[in-house]
Amino acid sequence: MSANADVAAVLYEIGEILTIKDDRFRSRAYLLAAQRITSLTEDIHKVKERGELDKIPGVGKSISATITEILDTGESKVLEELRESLPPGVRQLMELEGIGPKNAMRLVEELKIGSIDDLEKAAKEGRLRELKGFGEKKEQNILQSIGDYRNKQTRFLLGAVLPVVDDMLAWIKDSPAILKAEVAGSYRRKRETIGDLDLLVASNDPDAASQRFVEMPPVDRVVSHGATKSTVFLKGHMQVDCRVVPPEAYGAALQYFTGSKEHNVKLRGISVKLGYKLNEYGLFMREGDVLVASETEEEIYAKLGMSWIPPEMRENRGEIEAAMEHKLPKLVELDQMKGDLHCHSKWSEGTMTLREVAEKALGLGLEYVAITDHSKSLGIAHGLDEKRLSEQAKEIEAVNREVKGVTLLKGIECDVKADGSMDLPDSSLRDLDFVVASIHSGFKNDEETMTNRMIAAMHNEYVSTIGHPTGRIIQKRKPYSINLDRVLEEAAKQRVSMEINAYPERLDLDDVSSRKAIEAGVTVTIGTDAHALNQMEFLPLGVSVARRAWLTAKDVVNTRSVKELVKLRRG
Ligand code: DGT
Ligand code: CA
Ligand code: CA
Ligand code: ZN
Repeated sequence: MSANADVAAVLYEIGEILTIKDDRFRSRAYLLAAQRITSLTEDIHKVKERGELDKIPGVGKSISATITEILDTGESKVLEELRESLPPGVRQLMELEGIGPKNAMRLVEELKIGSIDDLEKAAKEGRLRELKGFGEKKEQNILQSIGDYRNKQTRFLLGAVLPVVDDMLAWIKDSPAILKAEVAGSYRRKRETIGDLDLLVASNDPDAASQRFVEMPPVDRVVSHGATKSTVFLKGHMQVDCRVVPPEAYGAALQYFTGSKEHNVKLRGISVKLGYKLNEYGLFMREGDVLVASETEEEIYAKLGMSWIPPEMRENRGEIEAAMEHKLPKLVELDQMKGDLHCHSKWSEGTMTLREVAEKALGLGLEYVAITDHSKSLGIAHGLDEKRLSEQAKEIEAVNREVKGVTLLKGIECDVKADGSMDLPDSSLRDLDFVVASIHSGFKNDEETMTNRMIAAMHNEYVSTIGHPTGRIIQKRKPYSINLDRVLEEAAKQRVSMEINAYPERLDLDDVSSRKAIEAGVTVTIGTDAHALNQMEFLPLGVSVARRAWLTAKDVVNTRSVKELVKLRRG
């Protein structure tokens, strides 16, 4: 979300709470200011830098101070205090997407609902309809919001978990008692969200190994502590389960705790048919309980007549059948990625210069990065018009001359307008190496409208790929309605790629849709959508999605060299 939208949301909420409190005058002022800032086309940070916040119509001294505070600290004391002054039930209901202070107050006062649990019960029983303005549809939406809220409470984005795991493993492995350590579960399968972490440790001294685990610096609370099984909560509420096993049983435990449950159930069924028994201790002959394999996963899969299956594929989506025929695809790997195909810079809403991008790319071992700043209709993001785009091209050429070993490609993240046309004329797009076409508006349109809009965009011969094709934000915004089958069919005809946007909240296309894309004959591009230098490190997340989608190197455009890439241009 842009800073403007963040600020407007805070002001709006202050205004709404003031309405409840019957402070009409101040409430009107805040709601009006929120409206003004929503329709402001300039980035509010820039207005603040010029010291002109109070020149925005409707923004006086005190609101301008509130805005400064929000921009500087990300919070507002006024809002905190106002929220505190509300009854607890109201505050809790307001945690739900789509429930503002006014409705929360009505639910509490008129229906005597005191908590999210109460609200869920009332919605299920169809009792919310008694309230004016609430119908069946709204009840359904509320139930959905409650589901999302609960989900958000308990699952973490993969991108947020990666650094936690790196630190944890570094700590754990730095103990002589610990011979091997890995995180299994959904983390190893690289699901887009993670419920809890399942740490697996090989050790001949389980007491010392478990002690090392519960003493990790980020541990907030030890739930249970035993020699072979312990559970802790980290600061930030993530749960970590730890199992300690002897090294000779490590493979069996790793296989078992990696899951998924569906994959394991299927595998156990096959074991039984073959006269075996499979559990977390090993693969055994049913007769006489003789151990057949346990030290490595490879041996276990081999004894079952299968190739070893990469963890990202273990979802019982056909991988077991493919492994029995030794026909698993050779999944794309991170070190095959030659470039990043979606990156912003200071020219639009990024925070880094082009030179910094080039140097960071060198550090990451990339051959190229497509500079894809926003186009002009995204005023808030300071999108590029024709003139600034050609100025940027000159700077790209200069950086390419100065920084050796990496190429910045001239690109754009071109907005797709409501009618499906491009935000920039062909005369501008023609000069670029790489065009990402993205939809950033009209998310509530129906499927037919959105699908036609995207298909129209693909008919522009300069479009290379469709950016974040479904628009979903994990746990925050559902995908817009789109007929993906129709889109993919057309993409194959037009030879347009689909993006896997590697930004942690997006991962869009997701694994299932990316696999559909390849099956429809469409290639995939991976882009970090970085807005800051360290976000260029998101590339592995995109590769994880690709691997979960069974993609091979040839399915992913980023495995091509610069020369091959430029040849893929259609226009
Ligand atoms: P999560 O934590 O919700 O993101 O998902 P997972 O897959 O990490 O699930 P989790 O932490 O409950 O369990 C880790 C793995 O352990 C799971 O993928 C498979 C295995 N597992 C756990 N409980 C069972 C079970 O009751 N039966 C079987 N077959 N496997 C289990
Ligand atoms: Ca887990
Ligand atoms: Ca677990
Ligand atoms: Zn975008």
